[in-house]
Amino acid sequence: MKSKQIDQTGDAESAQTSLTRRDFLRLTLIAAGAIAVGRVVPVQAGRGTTARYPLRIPPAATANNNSSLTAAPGSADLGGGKYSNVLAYNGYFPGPTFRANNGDSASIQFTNGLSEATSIHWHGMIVPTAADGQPQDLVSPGASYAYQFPIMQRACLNWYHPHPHMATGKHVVLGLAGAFIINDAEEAALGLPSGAYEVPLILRDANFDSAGNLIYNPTSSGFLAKNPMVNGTRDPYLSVDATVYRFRVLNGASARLFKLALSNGAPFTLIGNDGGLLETAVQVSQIEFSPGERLDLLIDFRGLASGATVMLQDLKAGWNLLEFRVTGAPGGGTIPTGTLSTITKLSNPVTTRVFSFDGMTRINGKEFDLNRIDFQVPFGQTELWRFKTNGNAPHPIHIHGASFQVKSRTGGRGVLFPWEQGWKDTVLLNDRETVEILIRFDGYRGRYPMHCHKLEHEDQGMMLNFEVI
Ligand SMILES: [Cu+2]
Repeated sequence: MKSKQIDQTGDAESAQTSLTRRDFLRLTLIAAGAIAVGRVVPVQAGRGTTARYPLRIPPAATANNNSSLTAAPGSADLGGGKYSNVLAYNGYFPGPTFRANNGDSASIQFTNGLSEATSIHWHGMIVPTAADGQPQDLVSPGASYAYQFPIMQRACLNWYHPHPHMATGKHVVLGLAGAFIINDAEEAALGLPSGAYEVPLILRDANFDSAGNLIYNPTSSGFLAKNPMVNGTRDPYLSVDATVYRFRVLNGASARLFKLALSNGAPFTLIGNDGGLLETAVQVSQIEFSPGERLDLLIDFRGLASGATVMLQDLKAGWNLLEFRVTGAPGGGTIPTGTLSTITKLSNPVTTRVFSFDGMTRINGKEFDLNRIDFQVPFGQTELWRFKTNGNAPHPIHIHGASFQVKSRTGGRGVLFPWEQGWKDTVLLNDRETVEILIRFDGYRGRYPMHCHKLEHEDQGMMLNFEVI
């Protein structure tokens, strides 16, 4: 019942054909009868030319012994009342938002209702190799596997998604992704906006076929789609009180960078990123971030009149991502000042390793091999890892098994940004850049991967395994 299927040969074979249109159709056409989610509330005239639809808020779930998660074809109202074929977790697109407290134990019984092998990786979460959903450890169609891990890290926004080698891009782009929020006492003491005032935002882009179904039609350089989506909603709006909101933002795109800004020129108050709270809040008016990275943002709607609108925009593509509509009574709310958290700086690395992200498929000249472990890292040892590239960026570099601290960026953009402070698990390496991080694996011994989180680069082999010993 709780069998783990590891079948490298069969997997690689199915993955090689996984990017074909025929396979995509096979996956999507069996969506008939799947669970429909979402609800339509058409926008009335007078709001401009673009009809906008209520932002979907994924349902909440707790990660305890009774948790279960099924990946299967489904259908979702992406806005506009017409249902689209997607891949869904528990029938939801995006999947349920899990919540757990630091110190809890998670046990999530996963069932693969797809027609091909997949896994769940808990991006950002420090878990044992057996629970990490790595490309070697796939769950066959129809099989189940219990992902079991203690929650042993500070409050932060993580996310979960499939990680099957050569098919991660397809599974994620067709819909399999969800948020996983960890809470702790330090965060609770800050009294940050919560409940309806704490909103996860999963940003991505999407392409559709003529019937409006999600499709995955990447090029080797990456899947850059034509339409923005937030929480699986096209052209969304969110009604907000005139108060302070906390947005937990994930770049859930396959290859696209977003540069966020507000249409009224107001700044975001940045309070955290991948690995949780920063030491202090920072006001920033534009934020560029890459696939896999997260932001913890406060937006202050106080002082805005009822009926006012503010657009969350992407300045790179010129997209209107999400319209905030100020309604209801003015609320209170505060922006925290002073110390949010204390972050102990990693220092005095004993080993330096250099990784060159080359072309669209290689790290240090090698493509990913499920069976190869490239190096060993002593448990508890602080190391400096230097990332370089000879082009084809952006390369958002993601490491499993530990959080890290970004030490420097030279060349290219040449600076570190406020959202790269604190603890990270994904860092953007752009063309002509060298990025250095400090990392220490003090969670578990075992095998973990590092890879480019542009999913098309990852699927083509820009990934390696290392072992913490
Ligand atoms: Cu890359």
